[in-house]
Formats: sequence, C-alpha cells, structure tokens
Amino acid sequence: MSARPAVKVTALAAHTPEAVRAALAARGWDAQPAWFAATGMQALVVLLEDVTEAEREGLVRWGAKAGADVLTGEGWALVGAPASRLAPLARPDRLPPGLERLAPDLGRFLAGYADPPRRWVLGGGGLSLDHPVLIGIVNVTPDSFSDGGRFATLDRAVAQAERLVADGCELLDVGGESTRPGAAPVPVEEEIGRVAPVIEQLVRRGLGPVSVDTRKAAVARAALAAGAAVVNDVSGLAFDPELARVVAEGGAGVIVMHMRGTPDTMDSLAVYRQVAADVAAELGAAAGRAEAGGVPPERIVVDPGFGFAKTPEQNFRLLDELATVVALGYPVAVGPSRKRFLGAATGRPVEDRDRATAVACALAWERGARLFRVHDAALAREALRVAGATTSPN
Ligand code: PMM
Repeated sequence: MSARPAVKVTALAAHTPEAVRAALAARGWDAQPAWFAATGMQALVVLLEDVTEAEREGLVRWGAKAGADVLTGEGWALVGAPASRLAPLARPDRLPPGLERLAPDLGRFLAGYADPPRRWVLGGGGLSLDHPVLIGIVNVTPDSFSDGGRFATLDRAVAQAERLVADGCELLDVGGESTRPGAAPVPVEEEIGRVAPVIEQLVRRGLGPVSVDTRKAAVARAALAAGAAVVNDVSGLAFDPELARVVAEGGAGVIVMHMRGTPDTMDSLAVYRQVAADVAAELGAAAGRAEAGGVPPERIVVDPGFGFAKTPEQNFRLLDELATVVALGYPVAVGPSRKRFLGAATGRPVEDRDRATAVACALAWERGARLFRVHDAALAREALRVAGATTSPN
C-alpha cells in the first residue's frame, strides 16, 4: 500500500483579506460571499482598557470557549481572534452576561472595519475614497518652513495650484499661518487677507475644491464665504471653540488633526504610553468635538498629525500602526510631506524629501490612509499609483 503524498500547505498573505478572497474565488466562490468570508476570517487584535475584574474574568472564560487569545492585566485585556469570532461580543443579544459594556465601541469598530467610508462629503460635493486622494499644499505664509514663502503672492499661489491640479491633486489646501515652532502668530485680519483672495481666485478658476488650513473660526468663516469647501484644523478643534459650529453651519467638510498644545509647546508634550493608541483616542475626542458642534460624521476626516508633538521615532511608530487610527471609522488623511522625521531617516534636507514623502504616502495607503497632503504631487502620485494597484476593490 503506497502512502499518499503529504498534504500541500501554502501560507497565504494575511495582512489583508485579499489572499483568502482570491483563494475562495479561484475555487468557484462568488465575489460577494468570498469577500464576506475573507473579512470574517481576518485576524484582529483589540486592546480593551478600563475593564473591571469581573469583565476580565468573563473575557478569559469567553476566550477559552470561543477559541480567542486573551491576555489580561489589571484594568486591560488584549483579545485576538478572527473578526467573525469577535462579532458576537458586539451584539447585545449574543453577548455573554457581564460583558455588556464592550458592545458599543466594539460594534462601532467592527462595523467600520467591514464597511469603511467610501466617500467624503464636502460643501457642494464630495470626494471618492476608492483611490488615493492627493491634497496639494498652497502656502501663503511668508515664513513656511518648506517653500520659504515663495508663493506668498496671489499669482504665485495660483500658478502653484495649477501645477498641483495638473499633477493630480483633487483638493487644494490654502494656509496663511505657519505652524512651525517659533513662528510669529498671525492676527486674524492678516490671515484672512492672505487666504481669502487666493481661495476666491482658485475657486473662480475652477481649481477647487479648496480647503483652508486654519485654527480660527473667523478665518474659516471668511474662507467659506470665499468658496472654500473644507476646513483643515491642525488643532483638532481644540484651539477655537467656535470653529466646529462654523464648519457645521457652512455645510463644509473638516479635517481634524492630532496635536498637543500649540506649535510652541508641542515638542515638550511628545510623551505617550503607546503613541498610536493614545493619538487615536485623542483624535476620537477631536472628531467628537466636530460631531457635538453639528458636523455630520460623513463630513469628517481625521489626521494623525505627523510631526506635531511627536519625536521621529513616534512618527514612524504611528505610521506603522496607522490602522489603529483608521479603526476610528473616519477616512484618514496624512501629511508627512518634507517633515523632519523623514530627514532623520534619510539624512536629506527639507528641499530633498519628496522621494521620502512619496514612500511614506505609499506605506500609509497600505495601512488604510486615503488622503495625502503633499507639496510635490508628481512623485507622491506615482508612489500611490503603485501602492493603489496592490489593493483590490471590494
Ligand atoms: N502639516 C502642516 C500643516 N497643516 N494639516 C494637516 N491636515 N496635516 C498635516 O500634517 C499638516 C497640516 C505643517 O506642514 P506645512 O507647514 O509644510 O504645511
């Protein structure tokens, strides 16, 4: 009797559901059930904090029965399991008794994971997120660290915007106040005087949609009146309590970015227990400020704020663990363009960081970011086309 040959074993790529979907499709499964099963099989790990002793015990018992890995310590639990096995923990009708407090947050995460936002609604339209969306930077600050104020006049700003659009940008971000440490504060009237005429010109020339990079409600109000469709706030709606309401009333989209303190104090505040988890929690609160001010969730984008209150090492951790920010359920924008942490890795000066920026954008796409704020769009677009081509539509 001849022995059968060994069973053939092939390790599938498990960083996305794609390989499982493809394996099922190749064996005759229809597209929809194949994708559904593949996402259900995807391994997830969630960190639960502020859990009670009884909840810890309940989780350990549930894990043993459900075949999930559970590691716990005082006040926390790490739970690792395929998405399909975690799902009952988010269903009030199927939850083991004593674990009811888990359901709302876990449910929100799993719903967002299974059905990520595909569109960002802005004033007067929207942007599809099924491909990388480039946001071109139009700085009208005389002291911006990266283009040295070269576009400080209207004509130059328009020329820069035209090039960014030709290179594939779908949104232009106009900023009139530098956020680098030590930059002189800009009075409201002066900031409006810088950004409003540029926004008006860009919109009139059909180069929009346009966003305004400001922390101030008065500037945002003037920018929206000039035709801006988005407010991009590096303070995550923490600087000016009026800003969320201005966004809501203007029917605009908003980017809430993570930072701590102000540009002058932020470097001393770069202390985190675990940077991605802490940034995600603080960004969740920032998005909550937007919603509390009346901004509908489909108009909100979150941004981890590379370079703001983060050391180079923390920026790289955050880039690697970006999925934690994506799990908040809002579309994610990133702005690594020409920043210091890229210089720390490459040794390149600020004017020679566009290749490093393009690589950072590609890595961020792979981890779930959908919008990319850049100075040079041509290189980033190429990198993102390659990265985008590895991601199958679902
Ligand atoms: N970075 C800067 C300014 N605004 N906005 C968002 N959403 N994300 C960023 O990372 C960000 C930002 C600072 O860079 P710059 O002075 O080159 O524009």
